[in-house]
Amino acid sequence: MKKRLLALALAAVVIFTLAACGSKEAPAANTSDGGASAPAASGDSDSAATPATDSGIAGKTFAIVAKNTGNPYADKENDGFTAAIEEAGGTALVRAPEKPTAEGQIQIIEELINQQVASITIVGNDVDALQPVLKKAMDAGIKVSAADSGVNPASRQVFINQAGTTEIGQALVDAAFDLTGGTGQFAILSATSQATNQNAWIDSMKEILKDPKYASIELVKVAYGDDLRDKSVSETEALLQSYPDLKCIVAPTTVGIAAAGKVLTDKNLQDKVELTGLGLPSEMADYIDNGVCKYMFLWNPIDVGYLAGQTAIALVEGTITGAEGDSFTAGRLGDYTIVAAADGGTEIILGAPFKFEPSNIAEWKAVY
Ligand code: RAM
Repeated sequence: MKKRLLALALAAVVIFTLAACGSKEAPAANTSDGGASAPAASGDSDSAATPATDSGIAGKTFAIVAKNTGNPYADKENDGFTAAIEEAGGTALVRAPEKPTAEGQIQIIEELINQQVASITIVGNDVDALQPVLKKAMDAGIKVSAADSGVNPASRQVFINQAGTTEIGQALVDAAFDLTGGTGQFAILSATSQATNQNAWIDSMKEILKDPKYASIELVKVAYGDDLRDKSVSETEALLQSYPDLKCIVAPTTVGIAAAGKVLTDKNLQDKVELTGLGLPSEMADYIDNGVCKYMFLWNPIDVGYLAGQTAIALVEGTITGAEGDSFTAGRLGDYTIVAAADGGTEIILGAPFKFEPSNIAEWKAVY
């Protein structure tokens, strides 16, 4: 009897231990993309990852200058930037002009120079126009990096790139090819005609389209919605009117793709005109659910901002100078090495673009 009781007790201990171990297992990884790794689930809850330090960061101000106000994608990027700076004990300053112009950013940067901030992270509205003011900032001892949308190499120490430019171009061309069934007209709905990141992706797409594989799909127009909702809506309507045979719209901007999603939904054009591009899951979930957008791509904008913040800290602390081969630990994102960029400057690449589709959109729409 005693033996039986002992055996029962042991069995209970084993079962309890197994159950306890099971409950500690990490949640299933998001692998529904069939290859691409899931974007790191991040957010404010991660802010405990790196404790505040009493390094040379305390009391210093780190500024980020976004393209313009009123863009939910930029809000997420700014949140990530602010989290990185505050984790380290610094002060984050988020600035943006009302309209996505170089002029508006130049005025803000002049103010930041006068304010003697420690670093400026610029999300470029123009590749060359900011050079004089950014050089002036660097001459004043301010560390300057670009994130999301670059500026030319003379205007920055390093660029924080959300994903490889050619990788993004390839994903978008392949999507247009797939969604048109390999033949027919498609158009691009971009942000402003000067936006560095948009133009780099569009140039890359045009280069990839020269491959004979894509000979039967035709890029008929690049339209510019200026990352403004109303203009993106009217540009989408103009595309539909000018190109009655249009089979697909590729919008590599979160503002543009959401505006096009609304127009195509309102006009009941699902399955007639396909939509893809780069979109925020939170804004695109309805259009993925209703079939207007079968799939799209993006990265984690919170992480782009967080990596930009960590890079600014490493520049100010002197861990890196922005030179090729420099490496540093970017807080909860781990280690990064600076590499050569296609424009002759240097960059840090966050990761690969991630595909959002019906199977994973519900999970991500709550995150960003
Ligand atoms: C818009 C902006 C931003 C870009 C995303 C994809 O919000 O143009 O710079 O990275 O779309």
